[in-house]
Amino acid sequence: MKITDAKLFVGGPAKNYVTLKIMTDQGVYGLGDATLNNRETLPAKYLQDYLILNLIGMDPRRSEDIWQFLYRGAYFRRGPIAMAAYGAIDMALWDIKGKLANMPLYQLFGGKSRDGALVYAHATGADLEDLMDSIAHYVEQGYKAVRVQCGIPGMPTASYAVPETKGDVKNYITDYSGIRPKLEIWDSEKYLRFMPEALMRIRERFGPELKILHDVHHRLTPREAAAFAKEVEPARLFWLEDPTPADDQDALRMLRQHSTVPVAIGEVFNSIWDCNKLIEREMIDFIRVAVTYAGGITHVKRIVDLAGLHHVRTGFHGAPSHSPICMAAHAHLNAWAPNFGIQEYLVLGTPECDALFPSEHRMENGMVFVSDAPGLGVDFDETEAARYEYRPGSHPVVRLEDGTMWNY
Ligand code: CS2
Ligand code: MG
Repeated sequence: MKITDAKLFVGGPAKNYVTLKIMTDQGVYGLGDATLNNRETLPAKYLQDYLILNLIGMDPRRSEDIWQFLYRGAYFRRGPIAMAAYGAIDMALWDIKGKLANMPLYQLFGGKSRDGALVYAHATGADLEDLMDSIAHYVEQGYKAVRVQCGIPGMPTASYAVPETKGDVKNYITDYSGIRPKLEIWDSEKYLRFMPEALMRIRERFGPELKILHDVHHRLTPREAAAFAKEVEPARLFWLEDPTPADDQDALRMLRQHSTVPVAIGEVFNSIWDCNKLIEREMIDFIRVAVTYAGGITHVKRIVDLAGLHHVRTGFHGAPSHSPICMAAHAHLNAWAPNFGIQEYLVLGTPECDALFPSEHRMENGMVFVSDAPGLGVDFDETEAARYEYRPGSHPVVRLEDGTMWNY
């Protein structure tokens, strides 16, 4: 069996999804997602100019060897651009494998460990009252877990506290008015004065059952994060996400010494070498990698298995930056992983997205139920795809009030 060709598509409803389609001499094809949020053209270029040319003629069933060929063969290893490109190839090869076996991928991993996978929604508010309404809205829809982000008094409202849905289209943080980023201002002191009390009020209002998550977006120093984590303990969070910059694997030491709040980290990681110490030293409770950015199913499964040895559960990144192809890969891993925790899930559900990526994965009462179709169980409609093209866009950047550059 041979790979005969591969095509790339960049574009989509409200997002520049990078979709890879690998064709074989037996008519079976596989789909992968290389959407590196806000830098979409780069994995696409790597795929186009180098990787696809190498794939042609290879046996698509040898996904492990092809992964090793890509990773070891590059000599300069890792990095989000390369790992997103390998991730797309790897997803597509697993998709082909599942279709050849006529089985959904979760069966190839070891079968289901659960019927449905718990997901969390994003509640946002310009102020606390607004946020309470947003949380209530998701609770009414049946969500059992909600991430809560709030505008901070005295600080211009940050993008993470602005509603992500405009009309029918999930827009999220990306600004498509051009390539130059918008500026946001951050002040840790204002945040630290306001947020602990806000989290307590949310807990009081919604009672003990609701799983409350909060994302700090890498903005605190280790000492500030430790103080914050200690202070928010009575709110009994399900997780505190990215309290410190994630690239420093030692930054959570002080937090761990002072608080038992569960910590989630890893949406920006692209390999096991970004999180091996965090996991082995049991500094975190949830690992947030995504199949797209972290080299595909082959590599993420290794991270999940390492995490399982150290009581670390999964909480895969699922911002709208990922296409439904990546989210399908997550759905299969979530169905299987003995150490599944929760899934962020903000992708499917718009009519445009469902038309471009038809699938039987479904969401009900705050849970995702994986499709039983062979492979990833998601398709790609090329006629629909012709409606979209690449649009330049960017994330905001963050500075402190005095102009110092800070962490987005
Ligand atoms: C966020 C991300 O979903 C999350 O937890 O931290 O949405 C992040 O802002 C974007 O994915 C950036 O690309
Ligand atoms: Mg996050």
